[in-house]
Amino acid sequence: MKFIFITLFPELVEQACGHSILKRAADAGLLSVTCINPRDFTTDKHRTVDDTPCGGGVGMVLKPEPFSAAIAEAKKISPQGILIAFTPAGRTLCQSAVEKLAAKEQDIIFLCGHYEGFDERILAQADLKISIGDYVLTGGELPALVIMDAVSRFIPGVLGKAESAEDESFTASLLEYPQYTRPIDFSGAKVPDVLLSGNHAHIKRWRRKEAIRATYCLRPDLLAKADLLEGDGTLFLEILEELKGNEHE
Ligand code: 4G4
Repeated sequence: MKFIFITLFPELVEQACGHSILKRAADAGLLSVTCINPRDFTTDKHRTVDDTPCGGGVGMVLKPEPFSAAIAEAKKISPQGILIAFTPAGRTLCQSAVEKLAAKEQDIIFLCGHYEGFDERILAQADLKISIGDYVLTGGELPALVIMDAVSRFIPGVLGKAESAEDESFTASLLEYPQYTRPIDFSGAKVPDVLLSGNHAHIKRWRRKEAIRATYCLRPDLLAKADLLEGDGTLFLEILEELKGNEHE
């Protein structure tokens, strides 16, 4: 998969992709990262990419010409790539949207804005407008990197077998169960006995129950969407009894 970033700060993007799993995936040819800098498409002496807003007001607006030229350059590299713009006014990203992008798209072109944002005529060229959450950032690079990271996990070969989707589909839409490693006793805080029992059926049941407990306690909104299995009802009743018991302590 090709990821093309239209960005005024290519060093930021290149730095962020140069580590760990994403770097390994790029080195293996499973994905590529290309940056296109709209500043390289300016024609004036000062290489101007922004201007004051028409109608007045504070701040600056990104000029359409350099961004339009950068988009054209990106489409030369990937004619079929989907053009995604990041703006706080976009649709909020979720895991199912990430999975859809990974399954459907060949390449992704990210349009990263700054200052007070894009000229509306550039925004109109985007196939998708996405927000990564209800907060304002100084630029679209971090949201673009968030999507690239989330999508890359679904490219075959990027994650090792051990890390990959199998266990995750089992716990779809539930939070993760707690994990432990050695030492068994860490300053008095012990690993739960069941994980040391060697009884795989018990361990599997405990993990499922703790995933349901974490979701119920921390993100009850996710439970409505969760793929619940036969036996989960019993686990859930046990959790409710235990939580009731704790109330009296
Ligand atoms: C476009 C328009 C995305 C891009 C305005 C981008 C938050 C998100 C930007 C701006 C962003 C998000 C400068 C406000 C860049 N901030 N929630 N900033 N601003 O996904």
